Amino acid sequence: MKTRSPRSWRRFRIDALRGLAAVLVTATIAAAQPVPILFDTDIGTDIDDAYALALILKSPELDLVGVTTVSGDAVARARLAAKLLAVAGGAAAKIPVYAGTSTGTQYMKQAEWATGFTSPALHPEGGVAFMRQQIEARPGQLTIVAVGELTNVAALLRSSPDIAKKIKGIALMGGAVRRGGQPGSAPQPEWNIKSNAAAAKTVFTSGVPLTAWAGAASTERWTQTLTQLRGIRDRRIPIDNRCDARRRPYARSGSCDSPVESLPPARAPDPRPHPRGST
Ligand SMILES: [Ca+2]
Repeated sequence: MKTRSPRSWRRFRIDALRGLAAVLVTATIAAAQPVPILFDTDIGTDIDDAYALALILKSPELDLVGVTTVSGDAVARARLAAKLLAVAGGAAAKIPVYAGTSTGTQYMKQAEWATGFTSPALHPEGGVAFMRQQIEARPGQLTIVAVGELTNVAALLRSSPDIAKKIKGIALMGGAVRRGGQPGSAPQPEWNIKSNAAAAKTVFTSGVPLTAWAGAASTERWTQTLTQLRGIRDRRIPIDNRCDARRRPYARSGSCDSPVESLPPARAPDPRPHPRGST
């Protein structure tokens, strides 16, 4: 998988959060009980998926039954997600994380943070089978929140002729309908869709309700201010500060003019030194 262009780093985006926000609104309106979700993610490339995971954990409207990873080195992504959940602690540390479909090697700076991490909740393979097992156990109840390419979701849909009707909905971040990634630009192939267009077609023609849609027209319009970033940091919540720590490699890349460049070091409560390059 190729690396995104430096231009795409110019702003700190929250693509995954946008898709998740729609799920939260729906969940809040529609249900008194937490909405069970599966989180399918390419966490480890951009930072937005890490924040989406943190937001899920802080959202009593949602019941995260598991995390699956996709794209590039899905095992490294799973390790990263599992460590973030471990840092969150409590019940989060026991949430199962399964690596799904890998699609090739890709250097991921963030992955260094989780090098060597192990956990009983971390599974280096079986992501698609896990998704199917969870859906079969709760027919009609599970919503898949997909914030990466749709390879895992498509494999799930293709794995069984009747699985689609057992999925409550798919909330995804992807696509560009009204505009592209830059203001005034024309619609253009968006990363999560173009990375596996065939998989996207499978999802969009599956008949599963798409309960949220967050394309480039919405996700590219939101950037974090320095005040907002400091607000996150000053919460002094371990997982939030870990996200902050993992975000800073972008600032050092020299291609990012996001406010994150101005942030002082995170005040993570864990006194252990961070792995080189992740703080
Ligand atoms: Ca993503």
